[in-house]
Amino acid sequence: MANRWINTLTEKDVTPEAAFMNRRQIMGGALAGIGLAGISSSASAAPEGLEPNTYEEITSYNNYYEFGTGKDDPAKYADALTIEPWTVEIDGMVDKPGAYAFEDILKAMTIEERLYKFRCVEAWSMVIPWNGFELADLLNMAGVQSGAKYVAFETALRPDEMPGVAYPVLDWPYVEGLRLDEAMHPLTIMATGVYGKDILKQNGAPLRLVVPWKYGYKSIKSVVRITLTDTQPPTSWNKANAREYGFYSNVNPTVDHPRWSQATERAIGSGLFSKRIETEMFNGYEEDVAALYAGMDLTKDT
Ligand SMILES: Nc1nc2c(c(=O)[nH]1)N[C@H]1C(S)=C(S)[C@@H](COP(=O)(O)O)O[C@H]1N2
Ligand SMILES: [Mo]
Repeated sequence: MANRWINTLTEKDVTPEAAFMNRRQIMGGALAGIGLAGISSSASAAPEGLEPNTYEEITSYNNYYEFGTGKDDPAKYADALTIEPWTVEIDGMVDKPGAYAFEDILKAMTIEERLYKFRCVEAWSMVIPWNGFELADLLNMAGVQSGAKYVAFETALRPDEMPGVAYPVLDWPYVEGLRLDEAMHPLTIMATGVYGKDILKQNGAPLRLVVPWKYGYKSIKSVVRITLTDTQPPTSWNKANAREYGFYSNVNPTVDHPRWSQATERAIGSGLFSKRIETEMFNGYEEDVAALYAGMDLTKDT
């Protein structure tokens, strides 16, 4: 896990103590004073000074189409979402299917801080200090059966609370999916917080997926169902436009969206201004995840 977006220690920062810290602790320390030192090292490096986005930026510029398609709609309307009580149905090819209460999930999981870069397919990005747990831990709790190959996710569908679902922008409920090995990857988390506070509704309360090497739409919000299956599940944006949005949706600067370039992105905020920066393969997580796609042609399996 040498990626600069999660383990931001530079060589000179790595003390003997740090060498004994496990990965979780190092990542947890990313925000606590270690900061983003060393981000300007590689050739296609992001500009110096790229910092975690502010809480205000992260919670006011959102995509959550159930509450409207404007970037400020989720912050305006998502408050109507009832998140207590919340249960997550875990079903399909698992040993212990059932409705898991959110509080019980929280009790069983280890909450960590993960400073991740987040890249939307619309070519903007942020750097977000999530709190959450590894999806693998939740799946292991439910007991994944040997034939399972994919994980399907579903967002709550509450017409009374979600003004956006009155419009057929997408085929509601919002659904997403991962291959099982992607779902079990240690970078894949269920986020329950931002900057150490409970995640706000506009960001997908009470828990949402975060897959940092994929375009943002894979990171499905307000999850109510997780299904283990042996067939590739349908995904909302692929259903809406298969030519523009594939199942994998890995961040890839060499494969343009049919209507715009993916070579660069607008880093929201970044101090005083939004900056245009180079987009990196797998959003900078290539070292960690490239092996998942060995032998695949990522210009075709998009
Ligand atoms: N249920 C649901 N999940 C969703 C979306 C959505 O519209 N509905 N938008 C996706 C898109 S396109 C992006 S970029 C991210 C945005 O997450 P953020 O608002 O927390 O930055 O959420 C993703 N998850
Ligand atoms: Mo997005």
